[in-house]
Amino acid sequence: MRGPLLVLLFSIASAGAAAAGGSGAELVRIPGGTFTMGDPAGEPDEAPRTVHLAPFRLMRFEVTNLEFADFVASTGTLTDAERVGAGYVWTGRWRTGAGADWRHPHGPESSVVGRDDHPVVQVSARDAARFCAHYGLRLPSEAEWEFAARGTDGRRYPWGDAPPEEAGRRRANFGTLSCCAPDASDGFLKIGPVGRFPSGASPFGIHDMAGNVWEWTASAYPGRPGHVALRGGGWGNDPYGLRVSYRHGNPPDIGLDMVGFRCAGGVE
Ligand SMILES: [Ca+2]
Ligand SMILES: [Ca+2]
Repeated sequence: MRGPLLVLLFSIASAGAAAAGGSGAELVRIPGGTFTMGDPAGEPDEAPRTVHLAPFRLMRFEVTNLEFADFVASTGTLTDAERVGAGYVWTGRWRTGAGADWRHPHGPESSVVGRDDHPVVQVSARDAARFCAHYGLRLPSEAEWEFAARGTDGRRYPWGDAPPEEAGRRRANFGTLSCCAPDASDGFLKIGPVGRFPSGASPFGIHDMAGNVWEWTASAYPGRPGHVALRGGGWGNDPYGLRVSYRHGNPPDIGLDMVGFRCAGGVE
């Protein structure tokens, strides 16, 4: 009896993983459509424009340390931060952190032990793209990311237009109410587990698009040659930085302790 049962369990597990895109992570189908990307009240580079999108899929949660560890175990990947022996660490400003890498997010004294369900950080855009490609996926475009975060009604945040903190209750893991330091009012000083703010989910049920960690996209950042756009704000941002239209650009080969990612894919 043991043999067939084990085979059956393995088959179920394999089928589930295949449905989830291979990494085990859940992908949500986004219907596509037409929306206005940007925010007239935001930065100049958020100038509103009409965008048409085909249906696609996007991970419900940010890629976690456990998922990234599985990827490293099966591929032997060495991340960019490990290769150069340093990543960037936010201390009120970005500074180079010697020995910071995905296993030591904030430097050699920090660790991901016991943090399997936290989003992986200190992965470059190139590392993130390699992870997604390994599972037959890709990074989302900036337009896909923003559409998945706000839908078609022009909302300011994934949950709507209400501020991320009301009556002391928070809808995301972010920082101080004015720029730009970590804050534990939401229960997490820096990185927190994925999926802890269901009231902050997007219209499509995607979690943590505002806050926790910034997310790499596949899109070039305009005006800065070679830079990649990232979205969503993170644990050190104020409410302005959590807006769905807010943009930032970084070189594609650096890791930072406030930047992770999630993968997208096509629709069969
Ligand atoms: Ca926080
Ligand atoms: Ca996020």
